[in-house]
Amino acid sequence: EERLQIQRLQEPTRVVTSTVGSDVVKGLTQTSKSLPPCYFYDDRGSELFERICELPEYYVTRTETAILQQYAGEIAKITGACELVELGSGNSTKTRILLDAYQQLNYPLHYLPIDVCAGILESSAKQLLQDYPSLKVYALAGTYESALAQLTTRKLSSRMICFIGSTLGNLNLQECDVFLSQIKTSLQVGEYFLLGIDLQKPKEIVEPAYNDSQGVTAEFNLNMLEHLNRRFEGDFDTTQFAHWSFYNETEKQIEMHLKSGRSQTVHLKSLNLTVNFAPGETILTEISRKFDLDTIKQQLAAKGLTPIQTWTDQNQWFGLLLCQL
Ligand code: AVJ
Repeated sequence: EERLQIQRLQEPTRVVTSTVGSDVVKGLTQTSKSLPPCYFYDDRGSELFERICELPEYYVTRTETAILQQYAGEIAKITGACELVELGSGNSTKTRILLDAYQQLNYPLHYLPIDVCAGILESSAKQLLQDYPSLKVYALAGTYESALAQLTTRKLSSRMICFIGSTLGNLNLQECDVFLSQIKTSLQVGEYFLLGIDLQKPKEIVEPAYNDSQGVTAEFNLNMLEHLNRRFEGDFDTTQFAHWSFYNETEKQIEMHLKSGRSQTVHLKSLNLTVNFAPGETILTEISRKFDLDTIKQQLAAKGLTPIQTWTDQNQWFGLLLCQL
């Protein structure tokens, strides 16, 4: 299919040894154990995340979708024709709202989805090609860092990088700073960055979104261990770990952990790694920061990514920011 290209990016490799999985080794050998959230998203994890997006407690996707539906036309008018680069595209459901808006203005549709999960990239790209007869898709399977480094020549004269869904919340302050610098280097002057962020709100609303009554979030969290088992020949016993997440009101972030039910030893054979767990010891699998609009706008502006328009919902639960370099 000529309208579809999928490229799988390799993790950077050193001369002698591969660094694949070095982030896992690093996280599991620290005093406070952690794992990078990108390991949530194998095929099963991407599917579970889609189910999370439909949960009654998970207000995030629903709220952002409503904002996009209301303002996508305005966004397209401001940016004019441009390539849509999307970080963490998943099933691209929300992106369709943007594609519809550009299509309505008769702009050529060029879409560059980037996701760590090659499976979901492929299935959603094929679906998109069927639904948008003039669309061209250049998909990149890899981490944001490797993919952003890969984005060079433009097929259209202008580009917009979309980072919606509040995935920015997975990055701590320092990682966020590095990430925004990478965004800046991937854009030319005048180009756009569309950012969706979950805003600060009472604990009573945030916490249930990450502790749903059907246990889908728990399954999503535990699937990370299954993923590591498959990928690195591991022997995590998922019945011996429990989902644990809470809203840290001081840090304004959800912290999601996997808690060891007993003293146990886990091996990841292909990483040549043995890990001991004490009873009750946890692995931090994700932070999900909740943002203050003025603070993030200042951070963006300080990076040269000038916020030119902000949209929110009636409750001010979610923010969509259009920035320009
Ligand atoms: C995709 C990172 C935005 O933090 O809300 C959902 C992931 N984790 N439920 C989020 C997630 C648990 C989600 N992001």
